[in-house]
Amino acid sequence: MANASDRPQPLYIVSNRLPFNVRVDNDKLVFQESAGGLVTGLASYIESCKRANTLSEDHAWIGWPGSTVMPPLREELKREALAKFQSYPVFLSEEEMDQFYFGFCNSTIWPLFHYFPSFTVYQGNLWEQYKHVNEVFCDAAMEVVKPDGLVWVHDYHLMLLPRLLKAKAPDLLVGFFLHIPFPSFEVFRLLPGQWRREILEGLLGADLIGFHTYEYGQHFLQSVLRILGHEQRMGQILTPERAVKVETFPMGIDFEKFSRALENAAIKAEEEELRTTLSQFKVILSVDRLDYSKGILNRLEGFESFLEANAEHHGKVVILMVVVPSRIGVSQYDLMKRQIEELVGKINGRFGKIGWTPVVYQYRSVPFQSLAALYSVSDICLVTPLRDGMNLVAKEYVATRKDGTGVLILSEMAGAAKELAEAIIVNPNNREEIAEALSAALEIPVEEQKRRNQIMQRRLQRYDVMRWARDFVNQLAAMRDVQNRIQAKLLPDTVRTAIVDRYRQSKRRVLFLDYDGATSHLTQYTFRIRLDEAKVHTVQKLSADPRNTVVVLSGRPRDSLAAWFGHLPVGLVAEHGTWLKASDGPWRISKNLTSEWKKKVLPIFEIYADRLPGAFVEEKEYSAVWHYRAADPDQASLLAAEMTDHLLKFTSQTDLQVFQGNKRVEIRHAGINKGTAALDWLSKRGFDFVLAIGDDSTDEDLFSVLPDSAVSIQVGFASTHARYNLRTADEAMDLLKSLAEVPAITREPGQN
Ligand code: ADQ
Repeated sequence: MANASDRPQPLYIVSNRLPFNVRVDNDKLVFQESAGGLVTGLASYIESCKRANTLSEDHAWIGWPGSTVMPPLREELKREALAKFQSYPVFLSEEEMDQFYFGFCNSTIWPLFHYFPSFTVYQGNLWEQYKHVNEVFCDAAMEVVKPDGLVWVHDYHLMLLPRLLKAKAPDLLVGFFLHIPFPSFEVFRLLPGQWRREILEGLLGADLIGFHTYEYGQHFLQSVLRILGHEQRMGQILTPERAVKVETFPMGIDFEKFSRALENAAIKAEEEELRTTLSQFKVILSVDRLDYSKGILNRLEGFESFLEANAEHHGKVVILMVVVPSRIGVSQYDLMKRQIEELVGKINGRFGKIGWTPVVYQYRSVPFQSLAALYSVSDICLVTPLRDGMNLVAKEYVATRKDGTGVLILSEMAGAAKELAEAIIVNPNNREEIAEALSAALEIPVEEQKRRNQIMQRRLQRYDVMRWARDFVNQLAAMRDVQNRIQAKLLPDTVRTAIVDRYRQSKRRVLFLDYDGATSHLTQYTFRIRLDEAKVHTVQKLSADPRNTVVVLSGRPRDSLAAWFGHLPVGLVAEHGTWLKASDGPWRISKNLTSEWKKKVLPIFEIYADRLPGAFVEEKEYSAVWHYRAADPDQASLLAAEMTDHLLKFTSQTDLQVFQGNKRVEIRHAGINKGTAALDWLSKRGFDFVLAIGDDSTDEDLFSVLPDSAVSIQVGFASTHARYNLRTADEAMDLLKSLAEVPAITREPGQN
């Protein structure tokens, strides 16, 4: 397997759009470079890697070229895209693009993830197209990527792609970055069950998932917990296949490009011209793509309130509103454009006079040169999205203010507000707050403006877009070691075969099998757990061989174990080692215990169970368990911690111990565990083959008492004393089946 330090690794970027747009004009391809923050940021990162020789020449972009190109021109486009932009185009028909891009991406995911559920469309055919297009991207990527490369997938258009890629090339390292917010669970759950599960599973195909803010990452982890049931630890999720890291990477800008923009003579000339034209006015700037999430209407309303309340500023302040056309043809966007234009007309009609148009409105994209000039002449930049993953305009404005003057007013709903706390932060839903922020901004002394901007500039300079890309790619590359460590403990096929051979040749074997989890699946309803016939049959076959001593260990009460396994010649360990039973003997208790304490503990358990719907108490002879598998996970973990604290006060003077297990809190006597129980067997007979299979923290006691020659196996990837890991309970059962297929010798009556 490749190692990050061995040689430069190929990096493949997969995004909906390529670093260029192509259109067909009179049967000819016309290329236009795109200049978005992502494209420029990644391009500078790639350049710097090439200079440092840390990136393979094989790197490439994979994405949609910006328009539908029919087959006669496709070969030419492929050649040109590769030669000019190191890119591989993904071809989509108009219908595919319509239902995928305008449909599922921008009529379902975009509104929902920006907290506009009433704009969200739930249509089965759009979902099907989304799945299909993700597969088309996967096929296109698989033609290009090297099996040990790094693939960085971008944004909400391609949330199913990580899993599809991993299914085809398990050794690829796949990273995913979401540029928009990940909404809270209550909003995400509005998606139909199948869709929301597949989206989360699709994302969990990645080794690393990045978000702009910590909050979005937490929202994602919460949805994963509630919908798929995977817990996280320090942002790492262990799925049955591998580890997935969830991390925050706030995207930066190309700081130097903006900060040094005015050194360019053409930009300086444009700025000076603007400055002359606007010399009598204080200038407020508003720049965005046309989108309901950007809060353009609220901004205008806030400006209107400002004019209402501050007659002294009439004739002295203008707002330059630049709106970039976007998603033309989607009804909400067309409607919003009309509403904006009506409101601009209304404000200008109401307040304007000869020589003063309060709102100067432009509906078009502007080149970098003009944008930089606008940032430079504006005294205030007003950024009021209702929701925004990050918002780069705010950062670009601050970076361009080389002399440190200027005031940024920023919505608290933008990811950027987490980093730009020195801005004036507003709630965009409150037009009065916007109006007050504007009048305060006009009064901030220059020294104070500089103080604030310099703090923000230092941050933006340190964590620029190159650093963002480098951090992400480095962390992705580091996931190779994490996955290798996990893989290294996975039971390899060769060792599996050797285990079966050793088993075949041995004469006195003991098999310790944990029941619940390791050899069966835990269910949401613990009381419903049933042993299936096939599993009992395997245990039966193993126990029928007189060379074998089979011991089933469990935390469950002895009557349950007796009901399930009592008819088989197997040893039983109940209540985590409290009760032991040889295959031919009666139950015996491992040491003298009392159960008096239960009178005090059970009422405490009951009080907490009453407070938590879904929790219940299980009373055993010498222990008690508070289960919360079916309860709300967040509330449960809070209450479990509170209850544990409560119990610890009570148990400090006793030999009782409180354990936090897998979705349960258990109280039982100290010094009794599955390890002490196993020693009962191990000390009696000289075994030449010892095998133990377990899955949770209580099995660690078992693993730690085994001789060095023992085969110990943990199901799942939690850290463990066991020598090997298997991914799932089914894999553990498969191994046991292979052992059960080794021909047995017949057990004589009375032999054990
Ligand atoms: P966008 O929604 O496109 O991006 P934003 O972060 O503001 O939003 O980036 C817009 C880019 O377009 C900026 O680089 C800006 O300079 C440029 N731009 C804006 N108005 C322009 C105009 N009138 N003419 C020319 N250029 C203009 C999505 C998410 C954001 C997230 C980015 C990056 O919605 O929240 O910050 O991705 O992850």
